[in-house]
Parts: sequence; C-alpha cells; structure tokens
Amino acid sequence: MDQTNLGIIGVGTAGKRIVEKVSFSLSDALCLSLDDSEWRTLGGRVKEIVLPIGLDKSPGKVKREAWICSKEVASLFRGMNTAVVISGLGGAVGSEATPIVAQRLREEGIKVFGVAIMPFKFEKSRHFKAAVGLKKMKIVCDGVIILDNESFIEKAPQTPLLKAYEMENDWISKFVSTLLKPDSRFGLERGDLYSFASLNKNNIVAVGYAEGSAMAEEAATKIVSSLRKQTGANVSSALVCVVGWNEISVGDVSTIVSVFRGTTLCEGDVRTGYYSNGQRNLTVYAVASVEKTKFDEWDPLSSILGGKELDFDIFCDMKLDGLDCVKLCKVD
Ligand SMILES: Nc1nc2c(ncn2[C@@H]2O[C@H](COP(=O)(O)OP(=O)(O)OP(=O)(O)O)[C@@H](O)[C@H]2O)c(=O)[nH]1
Ligand SMILES: [Mg+2]
Repeated sequence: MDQTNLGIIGVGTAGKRIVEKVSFSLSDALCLSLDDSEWRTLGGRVKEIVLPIGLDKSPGKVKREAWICSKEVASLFRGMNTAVVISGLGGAVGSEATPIVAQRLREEGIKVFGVAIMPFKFEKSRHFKAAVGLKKMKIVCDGVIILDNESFIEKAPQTPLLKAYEMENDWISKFVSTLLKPDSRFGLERGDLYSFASLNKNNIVAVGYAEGSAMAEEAATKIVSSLRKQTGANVSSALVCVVGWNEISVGDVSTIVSVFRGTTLCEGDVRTGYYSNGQRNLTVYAVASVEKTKFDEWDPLSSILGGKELDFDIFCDMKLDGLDCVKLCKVD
C-alpha cells in the first residue's frame, strides 16, 4: 500500500500529542488532530481541527460536536485506504469522540484501525469510561491495538508525570511509525498488521528494552512479564517487532521468539519483523492477540447488561441524512 493512502488522526489531548510525534516519522501519511485544545503542534504537518466545546464537556455536547467535526475529517480522508485513529481513553474527548470519528470514516469505505491508550492504575475514576470507550472502538473499528499507560510507569516510577507522558509518547509514536513504515526490508508489511488486528479485537502491546550480552533473552522476558500484567489468558498469536542493533543475530531473534512462545504458551503464528536503529540495544514490541484483558474488568456492567447499556449509542441518536446531521434528539 502506498504511504499517501494512510491517514492518521489523534483524538483528544493524548492523541494530539502522539500524532504530532508520528507526523515526524511517517512523512507521507496525512496527519490530523481532533481536540478541544488550541495549542499548535510542531512541524506543521498535522492539520488541527479544534472542537468547539468550551467548558461544557458533557458526553452529549462532546458527541454532538465530534459528529459535526467528523464531516470535515471524513472529507480530508476521502480517497484514503486506511485510517489509524489514536487516542487516550478515560477523558471526555478521546472516549466520546473517537468511536464517532471511526464510525464516520468507516462509512466512507475506509478501513479503520484504532490505537487505544488506557489510563494509569491510579486514575481509577477514569477506568469505567475508558473501558466503555474501548468497547465502542472494538465495535466500530476494523481492528484495535491496546496500550497500557501503566506498563510504562513500571519502567520509570520516579519520572515526573509530564515527563513520563513525553517519554511514553516517544515509544508509542516509535511503535506506531515502525509498524506503519512502508519501506523496511526486513520489517512486517502494513498488511500484516491490519490483518492481524482485524482477526481479534483484543490485541495487547507489550514492550521490552534491554542492552548488553543477554539482551535478546532479557527483552523477551520483560515482554512476557508486561503481558502477564495485562492479561491472564494465553496468547493465541502475535506480531513481534525487534528494533535494534544492526548486528543482531538470527540466534537472538530465534531466542526472542522461543522465549515468547514458551512462556506465553502461544501455539499460533508469531510473525517477526526486524528494524535496525544502529544502536547497541534492543527494543522488542509484541502485539499479542488474547482472549481477555484486565480492561474487561473495568466495565463490570458489561457482563450484566450484555450490550444494553444506556449510553451505548455511539452517535447519541444522531443520524446522517444526505450530508447533514439532522437529528439531535438524545443529548445526555
Ligand atoms: N501516553 C499518554 N497518555 C496520556 C497523555 N495525556 C493523557 N494521557 C492518558 O490518556 C487518558 C485520557 O487523557 P486525555 O487525552 O488528556 O483526555 P482527553 O481525551 O483530552 O479528554 P479531556 O481532556 O478530559 O476532555 C488519561 O487518563 C491519561 O491516562 C499523554 O500525553 N500520553
Ligand atoms: Mg483533553
């Protein structure tokens, strides 16, 4: 697939910060942000759409404005094959607007993949909202990849929060750019990611960093420990991206895959891509397809109500008639 056929949109504050970073490495992808903040992204490559929400961040208001703005998003993305929608869930804008934008893009015939960043453990008041947002994304997107903010904090617990976001955004944007880069000879194809993410909606990302003589085994072990914290279930298949030193051996890659398989009891396909960064270290990203995640437990109503939740219409009863949104009948 040609890179110009890829559109990336960051929704909400976290989404906007990450798409700004991604825009530097995926130079030909169309980059957009949808948020209520007016700060300007660096580099001039992100087209910023500002949601006119003001102080009223009630779900109804956010949804309504998102629905109206999604018309502009759809027209900017018209002709694209694929859209990647990135957001941090748990706040107002990302959780409410992302499923609406994703749905609108799908209606344009675009394949839509979601990157959902889940809140820290200490942000308990945000967990339910984040889980509901994630559930909506799983319904409307062709595929979803889930990243846990918490898995990063364990690596640097003393880091100030804003600095932690900055560092976390660095690795998230590197991960997204690595997977979506079209020209890496030994890397995974974009199509591999899309088909993998569309097979199962619970795709958890784990990252392992290591340096030194036993770095392959150490990075793989860190990945497995990160996965274990996010899911109790076995891994059914995975994509593994090995980013690092250009002299990494076949033996190292094989160690990573066998440690991964052995400890996650994964019997399915484990596809690997190799991406050189010229440094004497190793960062391994694994996207693991699992049956359940810890985030399912953040929405206990789901198992009781079975999809009949009150606030579950992603459109808030707004429907499109021609090109206009004519019915705004339910605003909570
Ligand atoms: N990785 C990362 N996570 C962030 C960042 N900012 C916020 N988050 C996380 O994303 C979740 C949603 O936060 P925001 O993106 O600020 O929320 P929003 O969608 O803009 O919504 P409101 O600001 O509440 O309207 C939070 O609970 C945080 O866990 C960031 O820069 N990087
Ligand atoms: Mg915000």
